[in-house]
Amino acid sequence: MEKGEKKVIAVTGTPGTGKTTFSKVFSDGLDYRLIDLNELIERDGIYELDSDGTKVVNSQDLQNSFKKHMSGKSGNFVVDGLLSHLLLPAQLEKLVVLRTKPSVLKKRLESRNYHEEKIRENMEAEALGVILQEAVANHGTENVYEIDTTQNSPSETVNLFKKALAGGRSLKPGSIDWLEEFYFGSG
Ligand code: DAT
Repeated sequence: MEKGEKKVIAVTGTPGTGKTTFSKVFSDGLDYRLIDLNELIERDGIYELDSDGTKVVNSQDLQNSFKKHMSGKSGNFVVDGLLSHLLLPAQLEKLVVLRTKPSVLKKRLESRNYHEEKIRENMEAEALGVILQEAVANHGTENVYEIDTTQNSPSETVNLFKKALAGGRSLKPGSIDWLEEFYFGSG
């Protein structure tokens, strides 16, 4: 690898879809270093708090902060972060969007003691595929991988992604749809 050359895989998804778990399992044993995007946002103070205490980050600030952080670095990186799809296409090679059936997401967020309203908000965002849409709008379909963590274990999820990286294109975005189940209670 040339000096300054880097490969960045970003992992995004609604809270509770398994980003941190996936990033750790993926980088474990591989030559990838973990970057916690939330930590970077916190450290650089590039956020404002909205009325319910949620951090709001301007995408340009995020891109600049990431650029500064990566300057002079080389190697392989996994970026764990709910907002990682807001990075510029030139700042990453692959973008993984993790998805989880809203009813299962609910249980995961309940066990984290999320507020009821916050749980509902996240279930709705997941049902509508908000992050996937933003990811594809910003990065196109070619480098975006959509993976369901509802039933697959973390290591199965990571293996699916490794297989997709190794050969042929699978895990194409647009194959997951929770709307039916979420709004009509079936499926
Ligand atoms: P996030 O970082 O997206 O908020 P997390 O990594 O903290 O999510 O994981 C949320 C929970 O989901 C955690 O208890 C592990 C669980 N989980 C179940 N199946 C998973 C899978 N296939 N991949 C990642 N996490 C999974």
